[in-house]
Amino acid sequence: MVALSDNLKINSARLWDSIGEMAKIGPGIAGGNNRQTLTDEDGEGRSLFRKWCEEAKCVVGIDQMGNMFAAREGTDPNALPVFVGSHLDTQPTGGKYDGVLGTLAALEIVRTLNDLNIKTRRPIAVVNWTNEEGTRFAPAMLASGVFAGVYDQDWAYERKDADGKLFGEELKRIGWLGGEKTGDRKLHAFFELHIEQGPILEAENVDIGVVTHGQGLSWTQVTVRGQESHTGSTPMAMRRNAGLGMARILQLVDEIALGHAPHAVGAAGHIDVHPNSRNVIPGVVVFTVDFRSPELSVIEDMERRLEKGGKEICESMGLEIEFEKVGGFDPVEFDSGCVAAVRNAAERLGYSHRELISGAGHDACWINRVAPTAMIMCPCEGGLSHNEAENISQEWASAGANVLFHAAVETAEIVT
Ligand code: HGY
Ligand code: MN
Ligand code: MN
Repeated sequence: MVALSDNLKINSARLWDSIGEMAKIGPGIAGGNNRQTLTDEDGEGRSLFRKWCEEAKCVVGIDQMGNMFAAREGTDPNALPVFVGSHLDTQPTGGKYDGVLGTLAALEIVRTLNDLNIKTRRPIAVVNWTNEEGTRFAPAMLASGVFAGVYDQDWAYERKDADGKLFGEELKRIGWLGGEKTGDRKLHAFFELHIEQGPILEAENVDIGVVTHGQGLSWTQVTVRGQESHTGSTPMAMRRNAGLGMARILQLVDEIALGHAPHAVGAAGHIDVHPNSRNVIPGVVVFTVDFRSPELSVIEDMERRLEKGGKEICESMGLEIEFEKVGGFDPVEFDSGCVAAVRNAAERLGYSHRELISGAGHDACWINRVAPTAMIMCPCEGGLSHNEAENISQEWASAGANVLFHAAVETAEIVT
């Protein structure tokens, strides 16, 4: 096996240019992206990605969840491949780099290996996981979850968006329903580069996050029912105001998370008010509480407190309440061998680095269940993400991509 020298680097300008090209598909209204999963824009982004992968002499396979695998052959046809990649779908007011950096940096590895005519013993597969964001179809990381055997595929096909459209139907409609059985592809290891989506690396002026763990996530959909009535003529004492009930529960969510400071977090990002009319007391509100912590016992305690406190609030207000778990995963510890490959790569390349627990969920969190997995993070401006103003520097992107390159190629074993 040939050792990787520290001057082996990706083509920074080409990576940055590809990120810029992808950002033109599904533009947002404030400089970011709105390329939600299984929309026509997602289909367009997939087509561009497939074109690039084929230009890089990869063979592109699609599975029954629309996951895309662009395979570069290795010298040993019996060796399991190293997967590298992330996701191309975005939030409705998403940034240009969340998921895209990791997917296109993975492609850049193949492009660079081709430029340098480097062969690896193991094949390398560049992956685009479907529906990482979970914004249109809950839960997040749906397709990597089916791939890892966490979710049943038929259940996944039944996931509905706000307009009642089904995941399985939309996947077919955009023409990205593949033939491969999801999860049939076996892999030796998986590496994912991602922007931090938090403030630590930038604040500490550190180039690389060596991600050792991913915090756990819990999504509970809460439905509060009261009574629609006139906002003008209904006496205050007669109101059964579901909107007010929700407000008190969201205050409780904040208190619950703060009660587990400094690591736990909690909020509701999805809120539907019915009938959402200016002069009608809300009769029904549906909202999703997002709790996260590196400790499973803390997540379970927060879920319990939400249920107990939510019921007490609604009882005192004559409201009804229902809870439904709609997503989640336990805290994740990544593979020590893969984490070491990331750390060694950062050291060999002379980048400052520090260990990190991922605040956000990633496809790597599920793939870690079926193969040794690790993540690399780069800083992002002000730690801001899931916002169109999300921003990173080309230097940060390139440093992350170089570490991804070294960790993945060392694991794939250079032979020439
Ligand atoms: O929700 C998450 O953490 C991820 O961004 N989908
Ligand atoms: Mn992401
Ligand atoms: Mn995201």
